[in-house]
Amino acid sequence: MTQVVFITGATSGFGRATARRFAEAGWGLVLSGRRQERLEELKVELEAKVPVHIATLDVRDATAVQALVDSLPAPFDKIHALINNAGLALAPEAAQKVALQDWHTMIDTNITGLVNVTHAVLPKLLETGKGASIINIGSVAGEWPYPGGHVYGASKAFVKQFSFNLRCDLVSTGVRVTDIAPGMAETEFTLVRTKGNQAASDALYSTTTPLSAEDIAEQIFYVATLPAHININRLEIMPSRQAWGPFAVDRD
Ligand code: NDP
Ligand code: 8X3
Repeated sequence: MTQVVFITGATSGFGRATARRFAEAGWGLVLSGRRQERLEELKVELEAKVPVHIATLDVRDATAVQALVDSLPAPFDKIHALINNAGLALAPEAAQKVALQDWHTMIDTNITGLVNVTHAVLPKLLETGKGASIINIGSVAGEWPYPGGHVYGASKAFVKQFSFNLRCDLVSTGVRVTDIAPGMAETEFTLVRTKGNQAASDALYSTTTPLSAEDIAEQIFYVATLPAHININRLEIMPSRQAWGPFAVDRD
């Protein structure tokens, strides 16, 4: 094992596929998420290939995030890449119909959670220095408005600008920062967004060709393993069968 990657939201979708992709290349894994059973399954699957450390973690809990990072045993305490992937969308309906709690949950997870993890892991990445990476999972929704995007899109706009601003501060440290902004990808994302509506999730993906979790994992791996003198600032990726929509116009 040469390097360690720390992945949030490794229990599903992009995070789980990314764990598998880095394991293929021999990286040690620190895998976190709230669902302990999923983490245990992934550890069983991958530990024959590479060292795996799992930790049940809610990224919204800053104290727990710091405690996890402080308690990492060797060799997991030398981190080469942080994949800030944990996140979610809720409430696809119009802003005026959304419960305030859903907005708070997105802000607490996608913004506060990402900041909590970045702050706790950054000292370890600075120790690694040249070639270390922070890869933040933003979204096309952080760049392009759409109906029902409200706080989700705004939270991903935060991820983009936080990534760019981190770049400025870290420019002399060797630590790279990237905002990866996927478009439509089939994971548990829509199941979560619709609070468990499997039919709605299936309907969204079944009549087109969405990105897969593996597509995004490949891009994350590519960014993290580029030569140390290259920083991809932002990578926006859509399926070929997705593009931008028209402006919203109110008509009589
Ligand atoms: P999934 O729902 O499949 O995975 C989301 C992951 O985030 C899960 O592992 C979940 O783990 C974790 N997570 C959610 N809340 C928390 C929390 N409070 N603490 C810790 N972990 C948490 O969706 P995706 O893989 O699609 O989503 C991954 C990221 O990609 C998200 O940030 C999402 O916004 C973004 N994205 C997704 C797109 C898509 O179309 N699928 C497109 C663009 C961006 P657990 O529930 O076990 O905690
Ligand atoms: C999620 C992708 O296309 O639903 O970040 O906004 S999309």
